[in-house]
Amino acid sequence: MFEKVLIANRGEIALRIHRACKEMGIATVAVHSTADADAMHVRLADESVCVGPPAPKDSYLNIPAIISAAEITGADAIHPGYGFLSENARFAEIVSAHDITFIGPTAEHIRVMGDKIAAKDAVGKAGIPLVPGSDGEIRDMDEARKWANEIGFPVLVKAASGGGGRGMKLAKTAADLEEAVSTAKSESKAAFGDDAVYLEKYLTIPRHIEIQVIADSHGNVVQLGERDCSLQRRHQKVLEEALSPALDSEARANIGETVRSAVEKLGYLGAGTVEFLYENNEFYFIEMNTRLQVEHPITEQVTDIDLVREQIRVAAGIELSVKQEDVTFKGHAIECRVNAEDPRTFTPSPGKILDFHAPGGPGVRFDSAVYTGYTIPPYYDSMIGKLIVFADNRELCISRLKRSLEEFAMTGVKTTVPLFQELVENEDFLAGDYNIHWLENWLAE
Ligand code: MV4
Repeated sequence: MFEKVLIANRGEIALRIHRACKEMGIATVAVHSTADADAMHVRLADESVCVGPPAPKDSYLNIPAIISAAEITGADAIHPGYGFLSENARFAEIVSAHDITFIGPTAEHIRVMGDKIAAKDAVGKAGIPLVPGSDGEIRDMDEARKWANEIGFPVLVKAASGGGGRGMKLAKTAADLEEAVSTAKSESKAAFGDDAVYLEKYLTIPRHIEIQVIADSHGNVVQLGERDCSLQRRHQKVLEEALSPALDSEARANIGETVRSAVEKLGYLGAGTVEFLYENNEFYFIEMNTRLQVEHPITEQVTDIDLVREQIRVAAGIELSVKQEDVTFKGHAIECRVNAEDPRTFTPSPGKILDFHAPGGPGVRFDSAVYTGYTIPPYYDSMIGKLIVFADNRELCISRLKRSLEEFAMTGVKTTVPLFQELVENEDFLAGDYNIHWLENWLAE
């Protein structure tokens, strides 16, 4: 096992990784920007290294500074968390080249899944159902028209280097196609330096359902069920549930085994998430994330598996502590992403936290790195905590969520808690009757 892990991240996820390390007897190294000298992950880590000024490109994305920090402190592994360098294949390679273990998949798997065309090709061959679409890149307008007519309108033009909603253009009819392809190409070239695009049938009112997997280096792959992440705003998840209120146990077992077996065929290592759109009882693959995700705790709560601990174990060459036949799902879990933002306009609200009380009690987990007197810096994303609640069933979970939201107290900065207090009273939410467009429509009302 590793003796010392460097955590190449900040905020609540840096703390989450620190906690797993300490419980495993592993020493931790925090890295931080000058803006984060007083951050909780820095205070709690055994050692810390300042890696640069506030701008992410100069600190949390500064590969030479992070590698130097690992070498100076003698860390034998690096956990990248989510965001920042977590899905940077070149970073994974550089870490390995310095004889440090990257706690994550191989650089090759990160690279394949980062190219959305290559990802579809790979997972499709492994047996995962795809959104109907072009067979790879669209090279010219003739090809675009040919595929669009075959698939049928509306179609979405997506950037091969995109993902997470970046670089998508909708063509409702044949009249929109040329403009959709050319703008998708030029925007993709500008954003990613790559103008490769592909076409997909546009699914009009799907849910977003994703399946958590983890694989070790001994050929074991387990799937840990799904999360329903349909409640999003501008491609940012707002509230997630495990399991999905939309699936019965038969549908769950079927897609779960399809994904497990595909991930085994791909020879994948580490934690990953296979994302689907779900419409009319059918699953359609969109992307695979090769990292730990923000919403991983709801899966931890319904499976009783510590995903970060398992990530560290498999990176160290140890077998997963659980076999597929031992995985069972218990109860229901919901995560609310608490952001320091105006709850109506979503304008970021950085600043000093004057008073703070975190919710607690049975079935409540608040993953956060903030404290009374902490100043939320303006340079990073506005998520300041994740309220995770779990109970024997969805109804009890929502009751518990309501009382947890009442317990939450923070002054000095605005938070999105009032938004959740309204959401948990909504009939459609209570019925689990929502899709990827529901939240934005509700907010517009
Ligand atoms: C789609 C789609 C409809 N049809 N693909 C947006 C983010 C990226 N991960 C994929 N996205 C979508 N792909 C097809 N063929 C609709 C979306 C989409 C979406 C997906 C998940 C959650 C929220 C969303 C909001 C708008 C559009």
